[in-house]
Amino acid sequence: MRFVIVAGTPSSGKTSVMMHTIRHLLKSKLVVAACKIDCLQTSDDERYRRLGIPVAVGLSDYICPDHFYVANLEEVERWAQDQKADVLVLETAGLCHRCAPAVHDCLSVCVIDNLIGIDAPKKVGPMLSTADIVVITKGDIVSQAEREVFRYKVETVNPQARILDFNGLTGQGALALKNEILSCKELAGISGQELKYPMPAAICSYCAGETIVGKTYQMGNVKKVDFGRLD
Ligand SMILES: Nc1nc2c(ncn2[C@@H]2O[C@H](COP(=O)(O)OP(=O)(O)OP(=O)(O)O)[C@@H](O)[C@H]2O)c(=O)[nH]1
Ligand SMILES: [Zn+2]
Ligand SMILES: [Zn+2]
Repeated sequence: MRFVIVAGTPSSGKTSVMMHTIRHLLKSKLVVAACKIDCLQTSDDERYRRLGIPVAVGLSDYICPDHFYVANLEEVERWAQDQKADVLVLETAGLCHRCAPAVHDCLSVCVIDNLIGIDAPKKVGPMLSTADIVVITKGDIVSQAEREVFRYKVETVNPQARILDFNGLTGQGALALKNEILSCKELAGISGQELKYPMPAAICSYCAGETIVGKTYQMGNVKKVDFGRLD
């Protein structure tokens, strides 16, 4: 099975991009299963279901969605195997700019849009810098000059990635992404595979449900801002 991990900033076009791409994979008679990991709510499953493919949803609720995602990779894989999937598309919540969902030997796709701002590629961090493929959407709404500068900024953050321009409305770019998916090698199994980038440390009193602000309520892994010496 090929494991495709799709991350990206909110509303960048992840589902639109993957819907168009999955249509091409289905035309090649491949069985595709899609799973969406989100925090509290998603309607992406309804959109994927319109393709007539098996769809699963995982909602992390009170747990960090990135940690929840890693903790459930084996379960998602097993579910996709039960569906006899050739390709598993796993769309993450993509909310935290400190985490990257990329796993070695899986194809990691980061979807980012031209509207997010010229300095955004730097801020998106490891989610972008560890991706195998960066899909840039919404080029139809900006000028040629803006597209070029944005692409350059993306290349600066991740010089190794293949960069694909994609129109999430028309599906232009989907064939190229389909070919990238087909040319990545099949994964023997997700167990034992390694994340490309470690998740942040947490375990503080707020992780355990504390809601009151103040030093006396803080325990565990607490990091403080260094404001320098106040004279
Ligand atoms: N103009 C334009 N709109 C786009 C493009 N790609 C996606 N959109 C629109 O952007 C909006 C968000 O697209 P989605 O596919 O839902 O994005 P997403 O990243 O899956 O969103 P979440 O999973 O909710 O974070 C939708 O209204 C899409 O129609 C594009 O290339 N150009
Ligand atoms: Zn989505
Ligand atoms: Zn995170």
